[in-house]
Amino acid sequence: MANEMRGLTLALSKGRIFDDTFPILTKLGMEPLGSPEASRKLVIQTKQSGTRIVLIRASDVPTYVRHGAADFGIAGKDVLVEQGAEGLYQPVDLGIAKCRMVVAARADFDYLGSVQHGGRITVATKYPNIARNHFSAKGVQVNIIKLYGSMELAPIVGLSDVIVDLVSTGATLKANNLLEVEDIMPISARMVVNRTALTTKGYLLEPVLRKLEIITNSISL
Ligand code: PRT
Ligand code: MG
Repeated sequence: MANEMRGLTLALSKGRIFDDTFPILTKLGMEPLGSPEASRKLVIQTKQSGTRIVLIRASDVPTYVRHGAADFGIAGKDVLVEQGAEGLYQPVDLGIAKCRMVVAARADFDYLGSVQHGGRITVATKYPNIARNHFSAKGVQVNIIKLYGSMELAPIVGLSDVIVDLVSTGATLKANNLLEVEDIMPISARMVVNRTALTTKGYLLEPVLRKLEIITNSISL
C-alpha cells in the first residue's frame, strides 16, 4: 500500500511510548502538534511539515510499518520479539519505556520445585510465543493460556500457576501478592522502519536516523 510520498508517517501508541518519545521527537524537530490525551484524533501533525503521527495500539505498530501504512514506528521489544520482526529494519534501541519480561507466581507456589520435577505448569500471558520459547529452552512443559491484559489476576483466581508479564517498578506484582521468580529479558522501545520506505524515502528517513543516533548516544541506554 503506497503511503503519502512527500512526507513521513510515524506509528506510535498512546501512553508511555508516546510520553517517552515526545522529548526525542522534539529534538528531531518533529514535535507533535497535539496530544492524544487532549483529543480523540488518530492522526496528529508535527512541527516538521509533512510528517504526521498515527496513533494505534502498541501491538499494531509492527503491522502498520510492515505494510508501509506507516514509514516508521516505535515499538517495545516485547511486541517485536512476540510477533517477529521480519521485514522490519530496526536501526535504533531508543532506551525508553524500559522494563523487564519476567515469570511471576504467588508466594505460596513452589515454582522451582514444579519446574525441577518435570511437572507441567500453566502459564497465563499476553506473550505466548515468548513464554513457549522460554520454557521450552528450560525443558519445562507448559499449558499456555493467552490473555489480553490484567495477567496479574490469573494466579490469584487459579487460572494459572504463573504469569509471563512485564514489570517496571514491581508495584503491580506487590499489590497482588505475586513474586518475580525468573527474569526472561530486558525490554526497551526500538524504532522500526519499513524496508521499502528506506529506499523510496531515504532522503527523508536517513537524516532522521542520523540525528536519532546522536540523540540516543547522548542519553544513557
Ligand atoms: O494497552 P494496549 O493493549 O493498547 O497495549 P499495551 O498495554 O501493550 O500498551 P502500553 O502503552 O501499556 O505499553 C506499551 C509498551 O510499553 C509495552 O509494549 C512495553 O514495551 C512498554 N512498557 C514499559 C510497559 C511497561 N513498562 C509496564 N510496566 N508495558 C506494560 N507495563 C505494565 C505491565 O504489563 C504490568 O501490568 O505495567 C504493569 C507493571 O508495572 P509496575 O510498574 O507496577 O511494575
Ligand atoms: Mg496497556
